[in-house]
Amino acid sequence: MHYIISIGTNLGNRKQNIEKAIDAINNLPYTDVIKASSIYETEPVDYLRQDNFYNIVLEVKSQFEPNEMLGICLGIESGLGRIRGIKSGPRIIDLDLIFAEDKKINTKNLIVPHPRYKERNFVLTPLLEIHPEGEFYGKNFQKYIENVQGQKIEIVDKIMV
Ligand code: PH2
Ligand code: MG
Ligand code: MG
Repeated sequence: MHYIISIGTNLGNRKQNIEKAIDAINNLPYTDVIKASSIYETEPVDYLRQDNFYNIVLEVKSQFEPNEMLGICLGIESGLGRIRGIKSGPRIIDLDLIFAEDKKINTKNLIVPHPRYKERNFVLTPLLEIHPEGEFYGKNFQKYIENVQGQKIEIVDKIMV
């Protein structure tokens, strides 16, 4: 299964947090990061009174099923020291499943495609970098970008995968 995973962090050493999360994904069995966007610095959305984020978007190939992948992402967050506070507030690391190929999932714990990705430049712009054709498994996402142009985002770093 090919996944799109969005990672965000705005506490501690943001680049290192992203690198550790990518290492943790690559260390899973039968799982590889096959594409990584640049690292972007982004203005907070939803909850505004917090520091800027570093965000990245990955394409990950894995034999794990979506509900397993969700558990794995939550485990990586805990392993990196995430403590859950205010909703949408500051976090060491957040790993969100945006797409699982063209699957539609709507369960208590997991909604895929991610319910808010269309409103988030910090997902859409990095995703367009790694999928310049503007779609993923037939799903056009590029059309949403014009609505989020107000959200500031800039490339600050690159990562080797
Ligand atoms: N994550 C949120 C809320 N707001 N803003 C930015 N810029 N980047 C994020 O990753 C982010 C956010 C909730 O997950
Ligand atoms: Mg999130
Ligand atoms: Mg999350």
